[in-house]
Amino acid sequence: HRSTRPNPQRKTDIMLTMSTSTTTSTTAATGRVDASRARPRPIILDCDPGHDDAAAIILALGNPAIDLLGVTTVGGNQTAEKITRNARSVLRLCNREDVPVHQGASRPLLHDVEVAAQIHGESGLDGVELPDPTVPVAPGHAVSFIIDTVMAAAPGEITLVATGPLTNIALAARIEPRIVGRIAELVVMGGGFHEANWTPAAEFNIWVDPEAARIVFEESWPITMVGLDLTHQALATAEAEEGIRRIGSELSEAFLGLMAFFRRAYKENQDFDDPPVHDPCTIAYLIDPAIVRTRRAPVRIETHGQYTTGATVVDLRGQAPENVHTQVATELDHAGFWRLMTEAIAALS
Ligand code: PIR
Ligand code: CA
Repeated sequence: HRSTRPNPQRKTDIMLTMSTSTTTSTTAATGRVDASRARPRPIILDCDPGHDDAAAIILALGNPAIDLLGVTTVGGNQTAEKITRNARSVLRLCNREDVPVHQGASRPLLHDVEVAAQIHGESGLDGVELPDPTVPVAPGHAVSFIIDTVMAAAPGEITLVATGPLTNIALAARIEPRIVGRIAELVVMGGGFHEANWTPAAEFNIWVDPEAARIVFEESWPITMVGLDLTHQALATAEAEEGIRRIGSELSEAFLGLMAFFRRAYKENQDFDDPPVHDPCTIAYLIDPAIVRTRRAPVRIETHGQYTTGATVVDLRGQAPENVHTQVATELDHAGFWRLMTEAIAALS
């Protein structure tokens, strides 16, 4: 059962009422779709907030090219209970508690729960006192919400974005296999072809539930893997933060408070001078593909390596095969990314 509360801020509603005058337009010179005038892209964000997941929620809400239909949660950075509360608090902070939050898997398919408390703190979102959510968790499991939303929409309409372990997405694909052929695209923050962070070979989201990742990557849907090779370029530099500080709102200050904690954690644990803000790179790619360069390549998930469990094995030798359904993100326009992030915070302030 989904909420039918009227929602004046839903971008699709707004666009539908405007659709006689505003439709997708292509510029004559380039033939490219003008994203600012196109209908916003409906997405579901499956996440485990998490400092950078919070940034992904903010970017999705604050950019007119994206219509965030719902947030689904998965245990990852912290327990499912904690990160579900965090998702709701972030929506409150953005004055967008009309967006439903559906709680999902509380543990990986086979492995034990493993959280990233040293990076995200005991709450999962340490560094600021977030407001208590005023809207309850939406009824219905995250996996049901994903399936119902994708099956109710037209084929090719819904885009899935996953910024936590892939447990919910794998379960959804198994429970309702027709979603695989029905989504527009699946954008995953996870893995890396050269970079790793949780073990010498594995990125955290894939490491936590490698079997789920294997299920997801072995399905034929179009997947864009936004891995660490890309997200380690999304550094919250002093210059990037300065642009956000100038906004001077409750939201910008909360964002900077979260970044301050993330910065210390990343310095202590991984000796980064500036923290990489992974998850919103998925949203930036959807808003403006020119900000994230990609390359088509097959991806395999290691589930039982001696040292390499959780590795994403990407075949970058020569030309990709014709029928490959995966691509990997390679290069970020850093200034363009932070411009989007700053504009989104300003728009929600
Ligand atoms: C970030 C994460 C986990 C561990 C570290 N060291 C840093 C979380 C982020 O939320 C992101 O989705 C992904 N997992 C990066 O590995
Ligand atoms: Ca995450």
